[in-house]
Amino acid sequence: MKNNPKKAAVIGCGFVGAATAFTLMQSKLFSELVLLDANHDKAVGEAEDIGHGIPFAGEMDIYAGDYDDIADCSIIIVTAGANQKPNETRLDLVQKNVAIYKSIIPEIAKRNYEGILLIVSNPVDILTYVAQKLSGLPERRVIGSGTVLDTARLKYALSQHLNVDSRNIHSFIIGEHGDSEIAAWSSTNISGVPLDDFLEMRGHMHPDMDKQEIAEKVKNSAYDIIAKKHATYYGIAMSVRRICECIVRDEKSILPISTVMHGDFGIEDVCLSMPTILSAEGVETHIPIELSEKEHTSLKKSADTLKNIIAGLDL
Ligand code: 6V0
Repeated sequence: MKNNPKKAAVIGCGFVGAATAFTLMQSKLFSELVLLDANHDKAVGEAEDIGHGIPFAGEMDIYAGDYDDIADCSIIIVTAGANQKPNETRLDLVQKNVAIYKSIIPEIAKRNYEGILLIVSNPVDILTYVAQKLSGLPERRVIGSGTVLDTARLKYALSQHLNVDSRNIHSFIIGEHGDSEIAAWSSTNISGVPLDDFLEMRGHMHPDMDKQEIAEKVKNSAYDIIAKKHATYYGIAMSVRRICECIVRDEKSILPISTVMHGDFGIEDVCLSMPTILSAEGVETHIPIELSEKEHTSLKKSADTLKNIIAGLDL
């Protein structure tokens, strides 16, 4: 079905879906936003509540709908599924959420969907792979939010440590959105100045220790927040907004989204995050950023972790 470039949908209206819808309402990227949830009342309630903000943000239509209502969207965002409980890893969610995806993705595919499928539920890399297989959509049109959020967390932590605007920091978390993620330090720079030089300039004389502490803090962010407030949603909502912005405006920005890999960095047939050019058509190409040998080895290990889980799935 021909898609409407100003229409999007959010499937799953829990913490993440509702925060995403609220953020998208304020973004003015879409003129129509459809909310879906297995608990229809929840979708109706969120649409009404968020709709009451429209007079302050600008006109759009936001309503709770069904699968027939979303077949002509340009982006469908899937946040449905169980979230992590304290001490659970993202990978612990796999069986529950693959089962949920088996009830959602075929409903989209059978309506000849022509837009982009943006996967957010965890484990996001596994579910992006599963969504591509279950939908049969072209790989370039099935993407996961991947490490866009982790990269934002990294930039935020670095900006605080260096006392510099996070928008001037060029750095990526790559690999799994999860415990095996990697901070790509060797390509990190602040407006062209290598990170180690900038650290020294700001009076930090132990770069390796700083980097290790910051990478650990970023990796453990979700665990820390979940221990305190049982879910994370604002950061991911802004990450989804940024991804949508890039697609709607055909920006061709470079974002660390999760996509199917085909040989780049020696990684095959698994979804994980690498810096990728994203356009209105979806994935354009991966960017071959420079990695140290250690980073490359960690990336391959991250891919192996994900591949082992995929191998155990019944798809
Ligand atoms: P939540 O608040 O429990 O919401 C989940 C929602 O999904 C509920 O409203 C359910 O009713 C709904 N749902 C369940 N099954 C279906 C179905 N078959 N069809 C439609 N709706 C359904 O969870 P929360 O919103 O906190 O998290 C949602 C997912 O996002 C989890 O898997 C999280 O782990 C994941 N996150 C992903 C992040 C990322 O960076 N990719 C970040 C944060 C959370």
